[in-house]
Amino acid sequence: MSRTLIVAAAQMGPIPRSQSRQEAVARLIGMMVEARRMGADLIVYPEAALTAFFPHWWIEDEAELDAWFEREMPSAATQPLFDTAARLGIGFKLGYCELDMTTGRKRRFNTAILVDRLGRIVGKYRKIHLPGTDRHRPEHPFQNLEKRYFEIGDLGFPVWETMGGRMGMMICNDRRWPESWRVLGLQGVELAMLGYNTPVHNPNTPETDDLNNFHNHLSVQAGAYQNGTWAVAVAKAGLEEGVDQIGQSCIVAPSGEIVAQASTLGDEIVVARCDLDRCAVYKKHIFDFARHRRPEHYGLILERTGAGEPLGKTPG
Ligand code: CDV
Repeated sequence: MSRTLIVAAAQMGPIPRSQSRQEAVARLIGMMVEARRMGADLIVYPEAALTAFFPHWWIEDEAELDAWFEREMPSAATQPLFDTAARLGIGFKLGYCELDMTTGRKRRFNTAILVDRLGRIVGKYRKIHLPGTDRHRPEHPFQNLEKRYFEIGDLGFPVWETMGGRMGMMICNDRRWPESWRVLGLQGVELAMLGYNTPVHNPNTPETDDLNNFHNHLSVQAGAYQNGTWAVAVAKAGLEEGVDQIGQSCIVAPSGEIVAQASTLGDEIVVARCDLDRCAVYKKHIFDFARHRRPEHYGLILERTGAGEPLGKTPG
């Protein structure tokens, strides 16, 4: 039986601050219909795909902050996306900002869900590597305040068996950390999905601005190859409320090669035929974890968070 999925990366251009959830969802539905017409079985949307990326702004008012979050999923505003997916028979991965009250305490997360071809939520992931700061930096042209607005995700990096393969998710900054990929890899992931809002300018390190597109692809291509998995990385790109964000959304094969890439900074769909069986050549040979990994020598990965003293001893 073929395990080929046609996967769509649904890059979005900016979402203006004034754009309603209903308008954003209408854009997502438009792309879903187009992707299905292109044969897609699964469509991957960016991080925080329902609103402007508000962590770029300092917000003090609690009610104003809460207004950027979803209290339920699906909601009245997002139900049409689920209905369209079920009608067309297409799965989707959606990033959004979640306000959770299930523990009796208000918790805010940067979240992604995976929805199958019947419109059922089959997986949820909450962002673990939150970039930026929780402190106000008014001297910067924009900020990243995810450490202020979100809690660290509490769901780990699960992999789900759905839609004929093993699927995992991460969100934006997670892609830069090999640990995220390896935890998915250790569950045999075959398709890793992620969305990103990555500014062109780094206020703290402007000397790396030129490298942002390179570092995006470097991270995703390395993560895919080293874990023998397909990867789909999808931007919210372009000039959003004064912040320029990179595009170059891509679909990467288990070989690490980019097989499809967006070429604009707006709403754009690219698709690729992803034969999940192509993962096996990497998983069974060069990255046969069971034969080649040496976790007895990786202890520092769990013992240390930050770098510490070198362990080298002069022999003799
Ligand atoms: N949304 C993000 O996680 N953005 C970060 C930026 C702030 C460095 C990223 O890793 O792309």
